[in-house]
Amino acid sequence: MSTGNIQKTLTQHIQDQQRTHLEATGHLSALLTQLGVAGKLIAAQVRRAGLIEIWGDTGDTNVQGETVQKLDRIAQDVFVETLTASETVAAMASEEENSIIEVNTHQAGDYIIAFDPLDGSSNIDANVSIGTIFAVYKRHGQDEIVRRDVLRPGREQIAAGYILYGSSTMFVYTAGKTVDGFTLDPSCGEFFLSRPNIRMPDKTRVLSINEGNEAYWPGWVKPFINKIKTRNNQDKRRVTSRHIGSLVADFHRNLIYGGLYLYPADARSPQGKLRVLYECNPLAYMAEVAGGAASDGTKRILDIQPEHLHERTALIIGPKNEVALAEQFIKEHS
Ligand code: AHM
Ligand code: MG
Repeated sequence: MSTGNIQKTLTQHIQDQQRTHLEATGHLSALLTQLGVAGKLIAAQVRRAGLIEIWGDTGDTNVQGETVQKLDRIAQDVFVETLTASETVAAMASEEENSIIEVNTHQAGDYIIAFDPLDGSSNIDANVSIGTIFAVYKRHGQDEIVRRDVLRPGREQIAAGYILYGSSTMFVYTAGKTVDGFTLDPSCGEFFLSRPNIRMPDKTRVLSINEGNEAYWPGWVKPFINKIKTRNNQDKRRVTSRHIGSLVADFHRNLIYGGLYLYPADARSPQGKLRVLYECNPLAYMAEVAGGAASDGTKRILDIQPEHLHERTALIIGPKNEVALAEQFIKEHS
């Protein structure tokens, strides 16, 4: 194989950012690098999805003598173990745990991380794209971890990203300057820079919403999506509808092609369905860095002050002008 054309690796990129951004430290670089390692370990397990089950039911021991675990539990354990061993984080909040996971003092580092180990897990059995989402904060001080270290507005994030287990595995992240995407080459186990400086397109080519929820929607949703659909005319289809049901995969596609994702608060989920800390905040931060926007309908997602670890919110995320249009519809219908 020729080696004349090797692209930048994730590790190299993280180190370059550390050199050029004054606020980046070696500790943050170590954390981001370990997130890449955790992503590779989870990707390897995701590629075995389906096989794990035929080797034994969940909770049983498989033919290899290993306890069979659900994939979302495996992802959770990989993240917690990798990050604890990295000695870069002091506490973690996960979709899979009711309370804050504190790292013992001799292994605790400077950061707080919130994550969804396997978003879209209802799609696993059908081999549909899923992903891990994470948000990184700087710890307030060296004192004991308190709830306000974790329950803080998303605008305080210093890095965020996701690992998408799709037709290829991608690590996409921002440390506040650019959003950059890396694709895993499974033959050598390395993430290579494949999408530098991703920008959210201004135009909405894709509309993503679960239309099965129409019966529960508040008044503004139907007229709003109808308005978007009227952009299609006989000459040209400008907007199409795509909804995977894995937020991380829907967001990634919209970030690449240009699209708007909505999960409004509705009669079934009056607070919204998606979680503030580890689903909405990291993606909202990435959307903003990429030139887009994210709102709960009345305010910026990143300005929500969460009161609970698993707090939910409505989410409208995509091109700036489109998010503003949705907010206008909400105002007109309230
Ligand atoms: P999960 O974290 O348990 O997978 O739930 C969150 C998921 C999102 O990924 C997705 O966009 C949404 O729930 C889909 O919900 P619905 O099936 O109600 O459309
Ligand atoms: Mg999720």
